[in-house]
Amino acid sequence: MKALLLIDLQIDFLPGGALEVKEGDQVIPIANQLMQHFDLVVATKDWHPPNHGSFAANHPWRKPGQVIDLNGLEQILWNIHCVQNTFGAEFATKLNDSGIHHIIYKGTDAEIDSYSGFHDNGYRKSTGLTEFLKEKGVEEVYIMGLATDFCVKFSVLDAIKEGFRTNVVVDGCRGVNLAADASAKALEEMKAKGARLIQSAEAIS
Ligand code: VGL
Ligand code: ZN
Repeated sequence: MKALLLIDLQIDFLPGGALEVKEGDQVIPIANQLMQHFDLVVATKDWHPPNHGSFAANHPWRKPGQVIDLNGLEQILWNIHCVQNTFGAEFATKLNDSGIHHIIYKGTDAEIDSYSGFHDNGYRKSTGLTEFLKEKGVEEVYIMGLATDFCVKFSVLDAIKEGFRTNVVVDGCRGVNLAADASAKALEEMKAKGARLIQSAEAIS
């Protein structure tokens, strides 16, 4: 059994959003197309409470891009984004969300961030994604979404650790690129750790 994992295809990560990813909107048609070829489609949502510790605005004198210690873990500070039940946390308007079978909410604990769809950044809690996929008999996952260098990367590395055959749909991903080559490096790392890098056309052939 194969599953398609759509990472954080939310309004705040699209151009014009609170934490915009350049060309992030260009992956939505690819998600819509791929969905039609999978029996199981799972989407993650970054889903933060307003007091989330990853928001620079919740730390006096701190600015987005700075790194702090958040309860023992290094944390990059971000603009306020994907606040639970707000417009920016909704799926991209053009995403065919009727094709999504299950949604995983992550980053819900104010004390710790969760880039991966599987675990928080400190491996303190599971989101339930591994258990859900294993229960459905999934052995292979195809992962795409936003952003290549954060939530896609950590989801891919966790999928490998959890024992899934893991494919990254490269044309279905875009990165934040705090450094210009961050996405390229992230893809290299995913490949080195065992992910197969493919194009969407290969995922449906
Ligand atoms: C993400 C930064 C903060 C992502 C989420 O979806 O890649 N990046 N929260
Ligand atoms: Zn976030």
